[in-house]
Amino acid sequence: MAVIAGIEFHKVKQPLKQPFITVLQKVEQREVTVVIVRDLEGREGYGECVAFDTPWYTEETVTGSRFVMEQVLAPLLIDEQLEHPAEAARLFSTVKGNHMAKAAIEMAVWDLFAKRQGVPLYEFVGGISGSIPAGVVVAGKSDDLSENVSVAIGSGYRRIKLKISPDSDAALLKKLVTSNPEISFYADANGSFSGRALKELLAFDQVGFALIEQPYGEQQWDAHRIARSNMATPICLDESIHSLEDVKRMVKKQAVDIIVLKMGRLGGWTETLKVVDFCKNEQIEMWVGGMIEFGVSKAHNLALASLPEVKLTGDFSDSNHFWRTDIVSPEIRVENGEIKLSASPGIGYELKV
Ligand code: OSB
Ligand code: MG
Repeated sequence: MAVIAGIEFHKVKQPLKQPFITVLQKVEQREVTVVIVRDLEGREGYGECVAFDTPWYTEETVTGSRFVMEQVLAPLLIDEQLEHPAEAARLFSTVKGNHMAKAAIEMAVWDLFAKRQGVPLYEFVGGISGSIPAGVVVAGKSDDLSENVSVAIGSGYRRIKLKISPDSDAALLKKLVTSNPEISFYADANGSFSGRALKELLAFDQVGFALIEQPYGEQQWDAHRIARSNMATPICLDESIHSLEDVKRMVKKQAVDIIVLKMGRLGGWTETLKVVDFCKNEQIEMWVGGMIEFGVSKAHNLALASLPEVKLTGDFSDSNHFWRTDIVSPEIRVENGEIKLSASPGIGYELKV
């Protein structure tokens, strides 16, 4: 039993080392809100709100989510006695949407509970100790693509996600993929094939991608089903999945082989663990997606990826990949293509904000 005695919010803002360019947005700097919850004994739990400056990935924004967290969600939680962190999600259930805002506070509560028990968060959620395979996203123009892929391979990454769109050069991508047979390449289209003929997507079926992520729009279940039934490459969904209900619908529509878990998009640990359970029973494969985030969110993601049900390699890059200095200590390091889970209680990293 824990009483949530205090909740604090901190703004973190940093330029990216290099712009992250996708069809949706060019991200050059990143602002997030770090959440600290405190119990009566003064222990702290940490969360990170991964909403972007503008609503290009989901509807939420940095400013809007900060308002919802401070003015709407925090008052629902403050001074409450919780038996289990999932009760935070229940307290928030009267508030519509705002999944990233909810997830950030709920994450902090899960971290706090793990610390109260003196166990690492990965253990608290049922994960397995050891190392998490690293994965990186190469986003950008085709001219520097093969150079950026070589750099990633040189840094030890064995899974590389490439951003694609109908304008990508399938022949060039195929050359890149076939000349690096030891690397698992994912493709992420971020919905850019929306409104295009199936033929345009089929051109990428021969590339050799381990999966194609979100070719069509969030709501385009039928387009995804048709793609799936016509392609050898597994179809994976990211933006489409906001809840367990979405996953159920998607399975019923036979629109998917694989899903990307993102706690911000799903509303936190509680909903995400339900999705994991459901996908395990339905034999849907899973991996953990990145949000150009700092170390607090990444540490939660590492705990999620430690679950035995989460089998595919996620977006797990080194603290150094996006940031000159991360907000956690020690920084998160990729060594020999893996990130070692911290054995310290909770998320296992100190906060430097
Ligand atoms: O579509 O997976 C996406 C980053 C921000 C928003 C959406 C996406 C991404 C990424 C992951 O591709 C980048 C990362 O943090 O490694
Ligand atoms: Mg994606």
